[in-house]
Amino acid sequence: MVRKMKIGITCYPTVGGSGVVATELGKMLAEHGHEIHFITSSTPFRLNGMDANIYSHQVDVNSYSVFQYAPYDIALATKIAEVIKNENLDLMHVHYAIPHAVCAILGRDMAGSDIGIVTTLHGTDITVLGTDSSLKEAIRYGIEKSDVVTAVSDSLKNQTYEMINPEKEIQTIYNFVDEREYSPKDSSGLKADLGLSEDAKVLIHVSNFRKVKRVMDVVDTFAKVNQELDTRLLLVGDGPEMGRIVQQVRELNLEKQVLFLGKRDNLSELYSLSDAKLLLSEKEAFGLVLLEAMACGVPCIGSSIGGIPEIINHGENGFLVELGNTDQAADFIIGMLKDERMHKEMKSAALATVKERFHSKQILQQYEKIYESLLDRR
Ligand code: GMT
Repeated sequence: MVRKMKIGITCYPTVGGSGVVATELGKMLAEHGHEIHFITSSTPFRLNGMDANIYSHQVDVNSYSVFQYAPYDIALATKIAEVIKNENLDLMHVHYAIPHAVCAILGRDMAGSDIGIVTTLHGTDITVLGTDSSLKEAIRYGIEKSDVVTAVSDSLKNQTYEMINPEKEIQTIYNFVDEREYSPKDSSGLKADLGLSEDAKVLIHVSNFRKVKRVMDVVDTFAKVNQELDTRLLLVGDGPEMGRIVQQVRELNLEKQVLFLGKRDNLSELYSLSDAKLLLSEKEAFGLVLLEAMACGVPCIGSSIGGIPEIINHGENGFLVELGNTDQAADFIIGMLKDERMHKEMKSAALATVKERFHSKQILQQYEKIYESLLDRR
C-alpha cells in the first residue's frame, strides 16, 4: 500500500510535452488518492477545475516600473514557500532544472523546510539552455541540490552528464500517455468531414512548429511519397515556422494534399484515421507525440536522434531515418503503405509498445517509489 502524500507540482502549464506530462502525472496521482498542489503561472491547460484532490495555486508577478524584468522566479519561490508551509506538503516535484528546481530549492529554504525535491529534466532545459554559459552553473546547481533527478530518456540522461557534468545520479523515467484518452477510435465521420476518401492514405505530423521539429523535412518527405502513392498530409499544431511551411506547400503545389488543421483537441481521432506519423526533429529528448500516435495504433517514422530510438524499434513499430534524409523516410513509408500485411503488423506492434514498455501504471509506480523513498529519508 502506498502512503497518501501531499505533493506540490511546478511546471510550465502552457501547451508543450513537459506541461502535458506534469499535468497528467498530477491527475493520475490525484486519482490514486494523493493530494496534488499545482504551483504555476496559470492553471495547467489540461485541468478543468473539477478534479478531486487537485488544488491550483497561481503565481502573481508584480511588474513594478523600477524593474526592467518582472521577478517571476522570486515570486514563484515565494509561492512555493507559502504552499509548503500552509498546505504542509510532503514533497515538491518540479519539471525543468531552471528555473523550477532552483525556485523550489529557494522556496524550501525560505519555508525553513526539509521536504524532498524531485526534478524531472525534459530536454530543452539541457539541450538548448545547457549550451548557454550564463545558465549552465544554475542548471548544475538545480540538479545537485535536488534530492532526486529524473530524465525522460537515457539519451537525455547521458547528454546531461556530458553537457552539465553533475555528480548527482540521474534516473530515467519515460513519458506515458493516458490510455483512456489515447486509444484507437472510430474516426470514419471525421475522415469524411475532412474530405478524405475512405481508402485515402494519410500521414500526420503534430508539433509546436519550432525550428528543431524540421517540419520542412516532413513536407519534403510527403512530397516524395505523394509522387508514388495518392496520399494526404495532416499538419496539426502551430508555431513560429508555420509561415515557411505554408510557403513550401504552395511552392510544391500541394495545397490540395496538405491539410493545415491548427491546434486540435481531438488528437486520438486524428491519429486513428492516420496510416503513419512523422517526427523528423533534430532535437527530441523523448517525443511524447510518438507515444500518443502509437497508443492509437499508428506506426511512426522518426529521425535517429535523442530519445526517439528508445521508442521506435526500427522495422517493428516504425522506422528510424538519418536526420535530414527525406529520401530514406519516403522509401520506408512507401514500402510500408504498399505492403498491407507489414502495415498491419506494425500497427499492432505500435499498440503493444505503449502497453508493454510505457504503460501509465508502470510509470506512476516508478514516481511513487521515488516519493516514498524521500518520505522515508525525513
Ligand atoms: O518539444 C517541445 O518543443 C516541448 C518540450 C517541452 O519542454 O515541453 O518537450 C520536451 O519534453 C517532452 C516531454 O518530456 C518530450 O517529449 C520532448 O521530446 C521534449 N522536447 C525536446 O527535447 C525538444
